[in-house]
Amino acid sequence: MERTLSIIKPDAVAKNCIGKIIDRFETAGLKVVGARMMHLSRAEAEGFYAVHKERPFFKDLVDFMVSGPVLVQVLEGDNAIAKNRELMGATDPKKAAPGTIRADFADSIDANAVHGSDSAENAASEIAFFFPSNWIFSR
Ligand code: RTP
Ligand code: MG
Repeated sequence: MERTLSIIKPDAVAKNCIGKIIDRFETAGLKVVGARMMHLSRAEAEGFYAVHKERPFFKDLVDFMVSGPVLVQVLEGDNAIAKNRELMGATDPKKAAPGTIRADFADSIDANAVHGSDSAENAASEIAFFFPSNWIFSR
């Protein structure tokens, strides 16, 4: 059993697609074991994406992530990290495989609907960033 961090980003929340995206997770056998809706501060968004702070797209990424509320979740299941990445599809929705979340709900490489942890190490630190251990309800 593995856990990963998922964020339904401001574009998908604004488009009223929270339920449709969570349905993808649940249908694939991932369980939502933690969830919080937040409007990230700039400091929170910069801290969360600190690994990208030297990248040319960092400012656009932070601007986008603070542009509206998000739904932050902990997903749990077999192979949760890879399974979530597979469900999400490629970062650029134009390159995302048909039937993936980004192919179906994302508008651009910036407004790309979802975040998912990309490694076990990052999943652990990203979950700890948003969730004290007693905010996670393993089932
Ligand atoms: P995420 O972290 O949000 O799950 O996305 P990801 O792993 O698929 O992509 P990553 O390389 O971690 O990049 C984080 C976010 O930055 C934006 N980005 N823009 N303009 C660009 O070349 C570019 N590259 C990345 C995307 O919004 C991406 O989700
Ligand atoms: Mg990433």
